[in-house]
Amino acid sequence: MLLIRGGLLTDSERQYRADILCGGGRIVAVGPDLDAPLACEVVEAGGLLVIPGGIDPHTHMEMPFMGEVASEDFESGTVAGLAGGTTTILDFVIPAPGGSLLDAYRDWRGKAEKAVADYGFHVAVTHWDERVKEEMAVLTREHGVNSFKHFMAYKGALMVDDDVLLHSIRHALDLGALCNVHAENGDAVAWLQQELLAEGLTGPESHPRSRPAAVEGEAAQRAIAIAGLLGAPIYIVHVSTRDAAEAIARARAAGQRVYGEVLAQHLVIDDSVYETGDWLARARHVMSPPFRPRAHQEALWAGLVSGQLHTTATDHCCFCAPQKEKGRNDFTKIPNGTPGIEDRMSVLWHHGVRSGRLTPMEFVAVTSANSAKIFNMFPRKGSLAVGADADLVLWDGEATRTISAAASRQRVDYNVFEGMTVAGVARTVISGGRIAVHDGDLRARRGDGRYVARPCFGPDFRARSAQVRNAQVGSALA
Ligand code: DUC
Ligand code: ZN
Ligand code: ZN
Ligand code: ZN
Repeated sequence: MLLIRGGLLTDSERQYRADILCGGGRIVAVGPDLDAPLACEVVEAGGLLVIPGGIDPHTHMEMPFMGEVASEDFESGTVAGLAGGTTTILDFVIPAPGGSLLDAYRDWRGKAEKAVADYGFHVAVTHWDERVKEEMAVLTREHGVNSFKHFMAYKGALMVDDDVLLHSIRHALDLGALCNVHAENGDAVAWLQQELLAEGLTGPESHPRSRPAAVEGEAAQRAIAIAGLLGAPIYIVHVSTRDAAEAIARARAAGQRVYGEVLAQHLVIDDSVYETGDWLARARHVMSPPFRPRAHQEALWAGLVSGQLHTTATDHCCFCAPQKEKGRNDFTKIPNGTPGIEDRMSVLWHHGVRSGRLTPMEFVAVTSANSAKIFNMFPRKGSLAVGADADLVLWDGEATRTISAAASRQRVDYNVFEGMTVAGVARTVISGGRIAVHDGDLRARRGDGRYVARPCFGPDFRARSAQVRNAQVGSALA
């Protein structure tokens, strides 16, 4: 057993002083002055916050993408997550073109066996046929998958059209599963890419020009409209623009259930990265959606503060220099992605809490509890309640560190936050009731992570959504 003594417990609702006793991987008691059972390890948390472990709802460990495989695997990636206070990830299962969702799911389960921290999966739907339909049902019924992903970009590869979106969102609703979309108009991106290349504009600075804010705004709007027609909730991953944030806020104000996710990277880095440094420095920032003009950042922060945007993630997707080099003569061939899993919590604490934008409770909401609720892991994850998984972080909100690739556990040769000094350090990280990291020392081992099966939502999820649809169809006919 493990007793955490004297911390300031901070969940998404409140802060209070209490001890936490962990046993059998769970929280077994919470209260003042708990007695330590015999042979119980005691961790003194005086002066520290005790928060639920972070949840990164959007990662791509060892993802085959754009002819490369992301350099971070499930072992190194979950170690990096733990070091930064993230104890659970949701990674994306990507089926082969036209292939089986179940085969891809099994493949990902195999790759993730070496994970050091807990993980669950969203499964991507990249085409539509009877087998996909049946496999979505099997995944929800038998394998604890309650969310499906759709790429509206990456034409000729992962992209789905509106017909696939309609079928998949409708079917997911029947199953009680939540759909996610990567919202960028893939036809527009492909067209703009060809225009830029035809003008001889082949460098990484063309990447953001091929994916302007309107490309994201249009797709977000369209996905929301389609979900609205079907009476289905929808989750928009990596919202990076004011355009998409406003589309979400408008739909929510009209009674539609729409969720928005923001990446730590987009919150603090702007598009000046495409104009500075050498080719490689700029290529390293090629991710989609791209970094944006600064004005968009304030809209993202405002969305988190107002509750119109809900979760923070990283889209952690790592490619080292030789992989980025594949696009040396053509920016459309630079593998898209940036790292972030180790630094998300610190970046959110420093730029969120320390800057006065977020309260500590709001910090817990956007780094952990909201993801747990939206993806149906709450209160097992994202909470400090008795019975919850003992995934806890002893968080030092005063200590600072300077982010660098050299000092990082991420398996990638750069860090987009390089040189940034941030307050907020995970002192001790407890995963499944065991000390996983203490003062930078890794104690968790390969294979300690467990698969988190996430049940589907019950019939009320559908009933509620149907009311929204009826209201909207009613107003359309009026
Ligand atoms: N965007 C990225 O930058 N990388 C992985 C996939 C994605 O949508
Ligand atoms: Zn994406
Ligand atoms: Zn992604
Ligand atoms: Zn110590």
